[in-house]
Amino acid sequence: MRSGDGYDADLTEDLTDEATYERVRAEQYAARRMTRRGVLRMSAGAGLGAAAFGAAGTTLAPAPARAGSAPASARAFAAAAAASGIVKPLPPELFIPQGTNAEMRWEAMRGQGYLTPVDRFFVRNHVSTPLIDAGTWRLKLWGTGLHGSPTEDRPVEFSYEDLLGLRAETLTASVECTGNGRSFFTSQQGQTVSGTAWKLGAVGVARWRGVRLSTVLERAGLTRKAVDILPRGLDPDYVDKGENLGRVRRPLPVAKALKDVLLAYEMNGRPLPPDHGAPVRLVVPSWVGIASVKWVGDIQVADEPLFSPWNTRYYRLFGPGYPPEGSAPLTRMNVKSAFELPWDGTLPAGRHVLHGRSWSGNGRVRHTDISVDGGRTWHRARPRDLHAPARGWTRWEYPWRPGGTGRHELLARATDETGATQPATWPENTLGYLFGAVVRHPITIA
Ligand SMILES: Nc1nc2c(c(=O)[nH]1)N[C@H]1C(S)=C(S)[C@@H](COP(=O)(O)O)O[C@H]1N2
Ligand SMILES: [Mo]
Repeated sequence: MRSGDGYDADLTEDLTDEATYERVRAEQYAARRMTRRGVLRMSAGAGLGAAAFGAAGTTLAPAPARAGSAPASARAFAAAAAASGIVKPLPPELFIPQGTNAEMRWEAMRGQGYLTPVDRFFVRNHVSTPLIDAGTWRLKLWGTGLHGSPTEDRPVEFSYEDLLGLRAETLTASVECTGNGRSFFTSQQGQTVSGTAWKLGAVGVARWRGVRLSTVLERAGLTRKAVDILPRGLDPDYVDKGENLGRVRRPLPVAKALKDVLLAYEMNGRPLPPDHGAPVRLVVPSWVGIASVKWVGDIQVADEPLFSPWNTRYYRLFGPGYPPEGSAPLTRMNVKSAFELPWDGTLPAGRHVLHGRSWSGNGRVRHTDISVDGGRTWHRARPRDLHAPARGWTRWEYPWRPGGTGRHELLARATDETGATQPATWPENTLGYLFGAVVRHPITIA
């Protein structure tokens, strides 16, 4: 029977509801009263016994061929790609190198369609891209949240072929790094934060195809007692300042896992490329990018809350205004906007149509307002996607005739379907996550 208006109070404890789940889980966290020391001990232990470099059955991406007699710029670009551990080419007109990561240049979206093409989709690698043979790859599920509590040694297994044989689903969704926009804490607010100094290019929208995680969990024997899952990547161990934290793994509540998470094997109509998680990755719509574990090898399913450094020491808010153990683990992304323009570039005088995109982890963007006078006046941009996918972005455009030559700042401020909007400043957190303020985009009219 449907509950309709007469929503039963008892249902507020229904753990398949995301909001309820998050509250109950927060209580579980509180009950554990974990000290920072406890968290550190736990994460160090998790790294022990893991191979120092590379998981079984994987190889690291080979360095691209030497550039030989190519011009110096091409050599530098090849060297940057080799050093990054990323397989795909990173041409400087599409990417800004960021250590082991590569940020998309927003001007590279100008003239593109709705989706971010793979050749310019940002890459965020804790270590480096592994090359995994889909033929021998297995997804292994184990733990106390499955019937019979299969162990890590004797897990329930799915081959790549097994997954291809299950009902496929497609999902258009963004993947965005939690630290996207981090550099603006410093450049706009004068704050010192640690982590990759992304501008706004650590986001992309793709059409993902694969199997619902719920299908696989149910086939593996999910019990009603299951609380958390822990997907783990097959990329090499992550070492932070000399401390081996083991392979990338981030707990996910079962409620979210059952709701809309995909085990994706295709991206924009092609097999998933190595840098984006081949043969299979998670796509966790609307949530912090770290949840979308790439190169997934195994998933622990537990009847108790799970912890890893990626939901204890990272991906929480720390700093003034937050408890010493940090905020609750981060879940949804926030609302943001970007212009499809070079950063601090030059435009000729005369008429322009400014293009950009806005997106939010809370759902669709309702509207985007533009200011070309430093935030004094705002005008509504014209939306180009009236029926945008709920987990993607909305494109917009705005005609602009600059009043004069010289430096200008362009501002875009989106409001999403929950009414959340982008303020002028954003509260600081030491790891520089979730910068959500309006970004002031410099441009020179020549
Ligand atoms: N196994 C594994 N999964 C991972 C990561 C990683 O380093 N290893 N990085 C995460 C982070 S922080 C982000 S933002 C996204 C980035 O996905 P992309 O590289 O396909 O853009 O992947 C997530 N999944
Ligand atoms: Mo990320």
